[in-house]
Amino acid sequence: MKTRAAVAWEAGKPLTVETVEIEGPRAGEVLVEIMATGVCHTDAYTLSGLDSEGKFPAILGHEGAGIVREVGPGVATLKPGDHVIPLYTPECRQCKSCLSRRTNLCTAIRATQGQGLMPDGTSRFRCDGDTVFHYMGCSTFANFTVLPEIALAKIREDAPFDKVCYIGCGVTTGLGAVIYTAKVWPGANVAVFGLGGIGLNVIQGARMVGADRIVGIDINPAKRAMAEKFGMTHFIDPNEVGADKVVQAIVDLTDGGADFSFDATGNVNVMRQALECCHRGWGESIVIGVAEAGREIATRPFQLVTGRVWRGTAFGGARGRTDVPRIVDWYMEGKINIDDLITHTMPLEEINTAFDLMHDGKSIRSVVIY
Ligand code: NAD
Ligand code: AHE
Ligand code: ZN
Repeated sequence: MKTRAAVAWEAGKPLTVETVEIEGPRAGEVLVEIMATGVCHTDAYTLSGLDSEGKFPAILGHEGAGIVREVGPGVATLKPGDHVIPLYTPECRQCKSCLSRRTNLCTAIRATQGQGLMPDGTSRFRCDGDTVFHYMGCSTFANFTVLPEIALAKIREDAPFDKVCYIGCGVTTGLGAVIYTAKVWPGANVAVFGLGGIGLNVIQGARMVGADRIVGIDINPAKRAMAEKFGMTHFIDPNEVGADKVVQAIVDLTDGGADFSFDATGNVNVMRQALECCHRGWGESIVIGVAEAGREIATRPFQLVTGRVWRGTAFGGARGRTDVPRIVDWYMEGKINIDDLITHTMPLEEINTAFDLMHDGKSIRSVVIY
């Protein structure tokens, strides 16, 4: 069959909307009609050409929601009509990682996913005779896409696609970093670097678990008002206080250092500040941001010798098929706010505007509605 899709033909160029051929689902696979998709900074990162796994041409997008239209042989847990959220971190419940209960990083299909291919090593997309690669196993910038059964979370049918698509990455990553990865405790002091689509969900999570001080740091002061609405208690603009004074400013605000800090910028210099603003003896810094190929993080080992902990998180540590339906419930029960973070919506034909708004610091999340 054919589908409309925004194709990234090469790094650094705008996407173009094309009619793409899509092959039906093979064994263990599912055809999904994507109803809405968010645009995450990671899509922009890969489009920039700085992702070491970036492949072109590709159909980007990994923050979607949609409806199952067809299932391939052997698919047992999904049927046509089911509402689903694609998972770039699948949950097979059988691999060493899933069975360990120590990580959400299922390894069942990671190798082919990183090559832009389905688990059998082939692509389901073609355009003008060329193979078009999948992206993060999701390719939600296509109206129809194919995913493995283990990479789909079944969700309730009354949840609005144009809101819960954001749970496919940003909401779960931010909330999960607080709840599943850091396990922030009530009364903790928290510092959040980068008040974008991820960082604001870290703030929302910190408020949910009863954090005391929630310090937000961003070079764009326009992000301040939204962050305060979501629970930020103090704001630091590095351009105002001086980048070299940010760590001390946080230490002063948090009685000796943050119990937990989060990088949601992807900037390795900021990651260092995030570690070094943590409390001596126990403060934990969680790296969420994705840094460009070749970048490295650095600090004095003394920072770790004296008890600070450096950790990272992917998809907020969430086990997709188990945790995503619960987060959808939180939204439907009014426990989390997604609506205010979706600042812009547009049709697929205007998807490049979503990238412009992000780069100009004018949006929190843009959602494409098919
Ligand atoms: P975004 O563009 O919406 O937000 C980034 C924010 O960081 C912006 O508000 C920007 O002003 C701010 N910022 C940039 N440089 C800064 C600096 N030097 N100091 C302070 N603030 C700074 O992006 P997003 O969608 O929120 O994504 C944030 C990061 O998280 C990206 O690197 C993205 O790739 C990554 N990410 C990781 C995961 C994961 O699973 N680990 C999931 C989603 C996104
Ligand atoms: N291909 C990238 C990896 C980027 C990365 O770390 N991705 C996160 C999700 S970002 C979502 O917006 C992730 O899940 N990482 C774990 C994994 O297995 O990829 C690179 O830099 O090479
Ligand atoms: Zn993302």
